[in-house]
Amino acid sequence: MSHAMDSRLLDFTPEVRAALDQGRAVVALESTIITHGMPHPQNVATAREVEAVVRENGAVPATIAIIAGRIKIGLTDDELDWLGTASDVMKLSRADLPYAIAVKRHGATTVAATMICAHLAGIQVFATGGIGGVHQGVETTMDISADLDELARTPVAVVCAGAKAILDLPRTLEYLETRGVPVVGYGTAEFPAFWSRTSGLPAPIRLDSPDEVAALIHTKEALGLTGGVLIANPVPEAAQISVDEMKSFIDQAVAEASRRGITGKAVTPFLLSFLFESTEGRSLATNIALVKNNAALAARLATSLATPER
Ligand code: PSU
Ligand code: MN
Repeated sequence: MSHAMDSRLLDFTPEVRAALDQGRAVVALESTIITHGMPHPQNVATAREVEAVVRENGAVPATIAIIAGRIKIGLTDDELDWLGTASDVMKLSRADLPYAIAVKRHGATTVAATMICAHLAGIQVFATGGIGGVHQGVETTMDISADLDELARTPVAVVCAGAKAILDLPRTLEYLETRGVPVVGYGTAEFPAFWSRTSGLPAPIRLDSPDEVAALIHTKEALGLTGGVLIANPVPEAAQISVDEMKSFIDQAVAEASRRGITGKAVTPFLLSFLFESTEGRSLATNIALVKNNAALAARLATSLATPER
């Protein structure tokens, strides 16, 4: 793999370094979900469980974060514990990543920043919960997550459970299509809405096995097309909260965010914690289940990609 970027900015754990050197399957994991997406101690417990699920499915997990300006590809147990309660950790997307590194800050990587770091490290597959997208009220706020543009430019396959239903899902899909991002419904003809398996919106592409997704990725590369692929993997049935049930909670959360004048980077963390309270923890239980489900699929996809093509 060739990179124009500077790999001297990265620190690998020995396990991840060895796996990459040997061409074994590696799955990148983000850290904003730990610092800004879930309360303590569930955040750290989930991060560990997600790493275990990646291993059970045959790949090596690489949780990514910025610590004192160093890009960490894989975290030690101590680093993960520290991240779970640290208060001076920035939420980093493409726009703030160079700043945090230059001034040696701590930062958690969003989907966009994790894709950048994974690509720098030579990791092709990344598992998360839900990507950022076009926010409701975009007509006035112009709030479109940098995750979407990152998917258009950086060649990493992102496994998620769709986009959070707190977003404007039709516009999120339109934007991904405009920017040329293949969006795969995994084992479903419908684009999933994070807490719910359904959204009422068709998935642009349907694929049903890790090998089929790997073939899509190989073909996209063979065509010389830049950018990533989004794999939308519905939350397991037993853990889902239906769209109808979620809707009133989401409407309340969005209204409260606008009443309090919450904008920019603070919006997504605010909505997630509001929903955690208003659903009495159910939204968090669903979030944990879907991240683990995505980690399993990402590990199987990474394994398929690491197997020489026949
Ligand atoms: N998915 C989750 N929890 C999260 C996020 C995603 O289940 O906390 C984070 C991701 O890091 C994603 C970010 O990239 O929210 C999107 O933030 P914004 O909408 O500000 O771009
Ligand atoms: Mn935003």
